[in-house]
Amino acid sequence: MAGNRTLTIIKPDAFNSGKGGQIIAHLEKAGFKIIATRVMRLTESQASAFYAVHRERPFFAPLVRFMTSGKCMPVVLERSDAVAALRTAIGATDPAEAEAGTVRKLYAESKERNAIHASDSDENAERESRFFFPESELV
Ligand code: 3AN
Repeated sequence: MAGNRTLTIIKPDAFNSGKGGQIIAHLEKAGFKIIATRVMRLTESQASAFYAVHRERPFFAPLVRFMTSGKCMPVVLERSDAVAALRTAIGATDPAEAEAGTVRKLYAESKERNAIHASDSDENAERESRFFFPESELV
């Protein structure tokens, strides 16, 4: 993916409260282009697999419960320096610590229900994009 793509997920809290479109618009204004997207409800097994790296953490079970509580919207985004630019645009994991004007500061309720996911490396961006989308949709 050569560093110009990343994956975001509009999480169930934001999607269900009708903020998906505003968040996408925010990201487009920040220079991201939408490459692929879908609306879906994750199964428990999909959410557990997606967050497998956090399996031993105390917040894992509530995180899987939350991520399967309603529909979400995975989106592959393209921009120069995509991973870092998206992490900057979404802000800190806890909205209380997020910079003004970031997606989490504007739209997230709490550290647990924090509106949006963003890949944290090029390697994970590629793995996470393939988790949701077939190769044919990533061209
Ligand atoms: P980020 O989403 O900022 O990359 P990660 O990857 O460390 O954060 O965590 C994945 C998700 O797990 C977060 N988006 C958040 O929903 C949840 N999470 C992370 N840390 C905590 C925590 N200390 N307490 C509750 N939930 C957490």
